[in-house]
Amino acid sequence: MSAIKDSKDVLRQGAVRTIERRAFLKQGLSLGALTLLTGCDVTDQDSVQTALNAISRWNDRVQATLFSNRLVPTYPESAAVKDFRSNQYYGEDAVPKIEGSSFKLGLSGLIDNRKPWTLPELYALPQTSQVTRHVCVEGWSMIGKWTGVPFRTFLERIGADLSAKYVGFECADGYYSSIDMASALHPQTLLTFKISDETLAPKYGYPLKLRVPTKLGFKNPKWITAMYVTNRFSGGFWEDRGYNWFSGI
Ligand SMILES: Nc1nc2c(c(=O)[nH]1)N[C@H]1C(S)=C(S)[C@@H](COP(=O)(O)O)O[C@H]1N2
Ligand SMILES: [Mo]
Repeated sequence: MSAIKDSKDVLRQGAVRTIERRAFLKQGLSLGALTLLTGCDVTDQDSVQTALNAISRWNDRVQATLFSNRLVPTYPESAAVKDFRSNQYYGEDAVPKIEGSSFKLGLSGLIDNRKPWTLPELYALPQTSQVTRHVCVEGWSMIGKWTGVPFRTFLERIGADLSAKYVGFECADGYYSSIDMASALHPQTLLTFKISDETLAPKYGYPLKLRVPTKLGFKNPKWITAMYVTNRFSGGFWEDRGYNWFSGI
């Protein structure tokens, strides 16, 4: 375990969650106060991390109470950007090219019917459209129009345990994320097939993108290949690198 010499060292070390760390520094909490508050020795990197992770889980629960039932604003169709920005953790030239005809969405965990779903089967589900704002943590936002099946409808159809805590996603590019069940059941959460009335282009996540307009962009997985329902907390690609897990907007 490495010693922490000063607050700068605290900042430099490891994957302590940025948001909470900043909040502490902004509010002028000294390391001594942090020790008092968390009851852990701040020269012990692991116990600092454990304490801050616990605070982040508490933050997730507060956000769940604040955001879960709220509807985000919707906009007229004319406000939807046609040439939407594409974003992923690597260059656009490397996005997955998924073969639709052989595609199957894998299901696992607390689901009654874990039969994989083909695209024609998914497309046959009732669909709806939404015009909402996508907000990326990197500092840009855009209004877009997405079309797909309300995620709640799909969860009900597969016999998911709706009292479970989390729904997790795995993507063709190695990306992964998970959301709380209340957000999964939120009426504006859609499993989408289209953007701007057109089948998702590869750069937008063909064939499936989960649209969660109540959360930041990184909680909207593209190129979903598998999903699972669970009571065990599982993070996400950016979440495990320090972004707050709930990330409500
Ligand atoms: N599989 C996968 N999904 C992902 C990402 C990614 O890198 N891989 N990036 C996320 C981020 S940070 C954003 S802002 C949105 C961008 O979605 P868009 O390309 O449709 O605008 O996708 C999210 N979903
Ligand atoms: Mo993002």
